[in-house]
Amino acid sequence: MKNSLLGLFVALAVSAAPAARAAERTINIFNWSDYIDPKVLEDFTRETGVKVVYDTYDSNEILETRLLAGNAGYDVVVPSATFLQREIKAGVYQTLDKSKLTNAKNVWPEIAARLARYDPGAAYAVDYMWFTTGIAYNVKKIKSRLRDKPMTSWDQVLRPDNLRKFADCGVYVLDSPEDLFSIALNYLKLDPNSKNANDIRRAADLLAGLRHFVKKFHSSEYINALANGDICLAIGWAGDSFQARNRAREAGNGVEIAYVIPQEGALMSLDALAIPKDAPHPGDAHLFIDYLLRPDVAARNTKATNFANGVLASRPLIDKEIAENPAIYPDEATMKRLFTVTAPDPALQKIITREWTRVKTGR
Ligand code: N2P
Repeated sequence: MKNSLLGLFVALAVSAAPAARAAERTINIFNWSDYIDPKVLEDFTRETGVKVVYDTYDSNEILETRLLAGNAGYDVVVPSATFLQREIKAGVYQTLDKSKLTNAKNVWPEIAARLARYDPGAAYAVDYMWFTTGIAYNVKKIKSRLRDKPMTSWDQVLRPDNLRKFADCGVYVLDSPEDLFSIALNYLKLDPNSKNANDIRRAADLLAGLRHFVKKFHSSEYINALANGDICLAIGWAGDSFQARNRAREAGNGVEIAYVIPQEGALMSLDALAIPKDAPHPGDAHLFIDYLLRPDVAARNTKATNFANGVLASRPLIDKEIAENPAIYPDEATMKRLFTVTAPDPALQKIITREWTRVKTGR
């Protein structure tokens, strides 16, 4: 009797154990804000049983500080390619187990090839989204201030005399030295990827001249600020700018937002999915990345964020309004105007950080 009771307990314990473990499966995701369809996270949990603890950031610098401090507890993070490149060198990521990424067959070869310049052999990351940095603006407010001239050139925002015209209706600029220095260098007809300290100082001089007309340097608040009419101009990312346009439309508040890739060209960036070396749940991290590479899931994330994704097979599933918008999915002519950058070495990074502080504070 005793033995059979014990046997029953053991049998119960054994059969309950997998269920209990399954209920506890969790992954910790650290991603950019406004960068996923929240329903995708719910569906992932429903389909896999893995709960998602989700936290957001709005700058590579924040992510990098956490990663370098170690033991941040993240399973999947989303660095931009340049940061990925130097973080791989710093040893913060683990190589991906491709056998667990069955949906990797869906990636966009051209985008994967671009990312491989930062991650040779595509060992550590796959592309999530890719995009440009351009000018988002309130159509009515800009029209009156430009006296009906169209917004087409960086000249209209990077010259203090021009930016001055928009100061009264509110200007935000990304708090991202990589974006702003490459844009300024390109505008000055220097190499946007210059690794020369003097070039960086010249770009900083240009940008510092704009500070008085900038209400805020910030990399996520501009979405709502544009949508509700608090600001009229932002140097921002494509998808975020179209999210602002859509939020204004949904609010029916009469605010019309447009986004332009100026004629002089714009920075094109890639954001990648990667797994930190110390990720507590690497198996489920792969499961999550593989889920994001599913064409229908990638299409939903693009629909929600207005960012182009790295999954070619998702394109036929994306509404024409997005898939055929050359400011989101640049056509060949637009592509020619885009430039890309690589990571600076630590010595130049120090100069960039110092010069960026000077741009923002004047000191
Ligand atoms: C999402 C911004 C992602 C683009 N709001 C910058 N990496």
